[in-house]
Amino acid sequence: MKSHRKSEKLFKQAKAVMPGGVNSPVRAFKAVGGNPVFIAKGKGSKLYDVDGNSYIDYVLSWGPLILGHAHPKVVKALKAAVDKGTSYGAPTPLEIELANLVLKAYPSMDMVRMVNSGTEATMSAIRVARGFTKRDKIIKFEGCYHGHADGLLVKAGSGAMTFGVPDSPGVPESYAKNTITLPYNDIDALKAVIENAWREIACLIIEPVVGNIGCVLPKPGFLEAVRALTKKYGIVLIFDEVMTGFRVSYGGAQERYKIKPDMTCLGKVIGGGLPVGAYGGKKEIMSMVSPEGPVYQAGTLSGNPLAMTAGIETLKILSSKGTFKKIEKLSALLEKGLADAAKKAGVRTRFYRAGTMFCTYFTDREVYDYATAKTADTARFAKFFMGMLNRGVNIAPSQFEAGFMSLAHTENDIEKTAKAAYESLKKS
Ligand code: KE4
Repeated sequence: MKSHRKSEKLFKQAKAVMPGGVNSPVRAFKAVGGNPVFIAKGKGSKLYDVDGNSYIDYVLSWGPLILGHAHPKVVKALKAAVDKGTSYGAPTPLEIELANLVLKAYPSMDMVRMVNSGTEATMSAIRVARGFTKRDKIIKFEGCYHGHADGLLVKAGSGAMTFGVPDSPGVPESYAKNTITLPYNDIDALKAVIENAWREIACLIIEPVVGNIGCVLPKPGFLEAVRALTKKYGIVLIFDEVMTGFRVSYGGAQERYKIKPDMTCLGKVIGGGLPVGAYGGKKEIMSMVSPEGPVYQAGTLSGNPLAMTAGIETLKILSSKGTFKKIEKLSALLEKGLADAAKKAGVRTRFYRAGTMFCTYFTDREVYDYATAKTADTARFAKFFMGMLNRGVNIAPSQFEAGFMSLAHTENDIEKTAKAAYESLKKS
């Protein structure tokens, strides 16, 4: 049994000075119980906590570290960059370099703006879409998370056609009423709302693969219908690829499902572990953005040289021949290992994967939206989570989060993970 004595002591100190002892809620282990482990360092596929325990890591900072922790080339480039200073508040060639790497991978975008988080990316993209269409309402889908901007912390009202209601205290009704929330994968509900209210709808924002209720795939034809309906009624289609970008495939879900959105939001991988978000789209839309256009958006540290450096190095390595394929192969190996472990332990689970992101649900029902994801047995998941953590495997501390693979993981890591899964499942 691993000792977590130092982590427990640190958690007490953390809770005295930071709400919940963390800087992002999911890290506090509320969904699985127990106390979070405090990390001392990461290297390759591993995390090392302050008590000297090591973990094969499938959280990877919630997606960004697709090359693994502290990739030598990324570290080397950052060390050289930091000697030149950390931020200038003025343009640099690095921003052009990362922009070009992103636009090459996402041909649906003519232009891109760098920001500091996925939240900033989606919040800004929606403002631009509203400025471009001069319409106020937005459509999102139940279970999709697009960051914590007020208008996005909204759940469905009593009926799909009625106004959204706040999904958090502090979100004014007046913000929520402009957000329509629909069930994911439900084309009929979407059609009815758009045909009825299209004149007021500025944009539809969607996670093309939903990584925030685990890993939920679009049903065949769903994304095509979303694209056709939004095009027909002049509604800006925003693909929130903050998580799926460079994860579902190098070109994101839009490459895998061959859909051309009007705007795309990115984050996570493009910062290589440093704070970067981005939003972009067709030139006619992006020319609305200040200072070229009237829609205001700004950021002190947007495009800063360190984050750009980490992103450039990450994408250069990730785009090299065969690299993405290798990570995808490791993901498929893990899928097989976990499915075999569940079968051998006699536990009914459902495993979903899109490229290098995935999720094991503790349910025997098909999962295709928020409601079906919620049929999962969260108590069983919590036991499984603890069993894996105690056997040196770090998975997301919530049934409703995705897992991620990296280039640094080995077949030996995956064998150990499958063994730990079998033992944890047998005991859960
Ligand atoms: P950030 O503001 O956390 O950089 O990005 C928000 C965001 C936007 N869009 C999608 C599809 C996202 O998945 C996210 C953030 N993802 C969560 C994981 N569920 C980040 C982890 C956390 O909140 O601590």
